[in-house]
Amino acid sequence: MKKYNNIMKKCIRLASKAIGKTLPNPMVGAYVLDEFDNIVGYGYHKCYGSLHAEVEAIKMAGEKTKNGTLIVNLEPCSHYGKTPPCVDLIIKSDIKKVVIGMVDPNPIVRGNGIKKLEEAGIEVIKNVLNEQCQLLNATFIKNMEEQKIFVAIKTATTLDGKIATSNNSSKWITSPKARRIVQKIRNSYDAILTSANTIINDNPYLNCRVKNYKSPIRVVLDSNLRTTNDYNVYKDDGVKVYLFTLNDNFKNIYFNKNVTIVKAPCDKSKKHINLEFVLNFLYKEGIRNVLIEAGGTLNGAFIKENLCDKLYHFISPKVISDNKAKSWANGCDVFDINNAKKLSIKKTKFIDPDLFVIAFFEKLS
Ligand code: AOF
Ligand code: ZN
Repeated sequence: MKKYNNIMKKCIRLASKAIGKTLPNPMVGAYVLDEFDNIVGYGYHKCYGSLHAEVEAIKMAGEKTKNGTLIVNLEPCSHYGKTPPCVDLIIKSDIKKVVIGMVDPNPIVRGNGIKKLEEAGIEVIKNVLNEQCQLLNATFIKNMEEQKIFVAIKTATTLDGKIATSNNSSKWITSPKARRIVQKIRNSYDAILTSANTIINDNPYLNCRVKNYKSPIRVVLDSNLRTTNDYNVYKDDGVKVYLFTLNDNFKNIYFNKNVTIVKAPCDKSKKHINLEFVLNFLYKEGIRNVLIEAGGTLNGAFIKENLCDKLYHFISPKVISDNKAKSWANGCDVFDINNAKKLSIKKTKFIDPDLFVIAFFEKLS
């Protein structure tokens, strides 16, 4: 229903104020309108463990909820969790209409909230701005539906798709403005993953340098243990680091106490780390999403195995035009264009002078 599109947009904007703070729970924003459709309350889920958005909005509206409307990007919960069910509070508040962006993929809710509201005689309008609501909580949806970690790649290339020249010159492809956005993106991920190659070539810190932003856990894939403790990623800044390797020799090598070394199994080629093992391991450790910031080999390996969900792609108006220059993804082994890995672009933004593209990998069914 178009009537509620604008207010649902406001819910999404409000919910995303808590980006990076709610996992493993969703980002939720809610508005309450009185019986004359005036905004009388709003609220959002501020961080993991805090009040649900609906409770915040209803509290602010007070008595004015009577015959009012609640707009929320996620189906209200019907279960006793850290807080009592939001649907009970909605019913008690004499709200007459609830407008929802998407069904809650959490198996303990999934449709039960809507059912309880309808049974109480409340009109429920579903799927308003459904796609935007799903994009907002893409990590939560994948976690709930598949019990798997959400995987994104961040890359910055020239117009001809290169991330570095043949001798690894890459600082900087994009503008400082684009690079500041990367800091914000990192803040919305539990972990950042990279390869030994990237560490040896660029020695990145992979931290978040914006005030009030958390620094994600760092994950390094280093099959042959070529990196050493003195690289910046291993710095003991209080952030956990997971180092996955195939090499048994790790017990004899010193790493700071924040570094956990995990002996990983090989993939089918017997040469590389099994990527699914890494992802499942991280999920079991409570990590809900991971951002890959690596070179073409690792990016390509994740894409080839269909393990990626999202792509953040910065494109700078430069051309290297050298066939030994480094590409952002290699080794996908696609020889027929019909077998190309497909994505759908959900957002483009001109960040003068660069272009920023957000795309989602198509799910294979
Ligand atoms: C939230 N915030 O605003 C809403 C949620 O861990 P609990 O007890 O807080 O319950 C979390 C579940 O509640 C979550 O998985 C989702 O299904 C539902 N709705 N959660 O954290 C909110 N509305
Ligand atoms: Zn709730």
